[in-house]
Amino acid sequence: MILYDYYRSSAAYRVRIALNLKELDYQQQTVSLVAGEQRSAEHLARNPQGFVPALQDGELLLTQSMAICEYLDERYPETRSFLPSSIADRAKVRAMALLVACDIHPLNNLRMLKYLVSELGASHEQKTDWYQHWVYQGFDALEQMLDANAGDFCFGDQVSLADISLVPQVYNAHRFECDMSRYPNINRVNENCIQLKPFMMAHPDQQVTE
Ligand SMILES: N[C@@H](CCC(=O)N[C@@H](CS)C(=O)NCC(=O)O)C(=O)O
Repeated sequence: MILYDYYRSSAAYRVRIALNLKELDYQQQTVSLVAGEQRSAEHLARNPQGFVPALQDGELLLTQSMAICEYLDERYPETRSFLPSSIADRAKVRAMALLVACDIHPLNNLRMLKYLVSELGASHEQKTDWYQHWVYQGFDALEQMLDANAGDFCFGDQVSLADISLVPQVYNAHRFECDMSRYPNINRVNENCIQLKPFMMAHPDQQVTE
């Protein structure tokens, strides 16, 4: 398998965690987002959206991190599943995972931040305010959902798709100096996750940077 990856991409970070949890072997090929390689013809042929990640599994080329994580879960069922067995519980896990992936991350990804600065003239402070605002909106709600659902992890005591989605967002919230002291549940779950080897190995500091 080949993961088209960038160390600081939180969407790619999700897929690295999922691959590690599934104990799958994969090669990583860096697509440098700072060098603009995501917009090269070569990468657009892999992902017409010009995003990382993309995952090549044999003949199959996949995009969209959450779709890739669910693909890995279904295609490689031998190891632990990212989703609980009941339909209702799966919906709860997906709700938390998608809160991050659909309602926080797209508002704060690289192209959005670049647009704010280069097209709308936002200052560094305004960009940071924007970033933090959408993290707080999402995390305020997620913190309440964790009151109802969390144990050691987002949903009970089993690692799930919600944790795969959350940990990279917490990493980025720290990068953008969000005040994380308001989120005891999120912090507890994140601490529990990052002590696990599959999460440790997926951390941006453990990746090739260029
Ligand atoms: N919904 C997509 C989002 C992917 C995404 O936003 N990737 C970012 C890095 S985290 C990217 O490649 N950005 C390139 C750019 O903005 O130019 C997914 O989950 O795969």
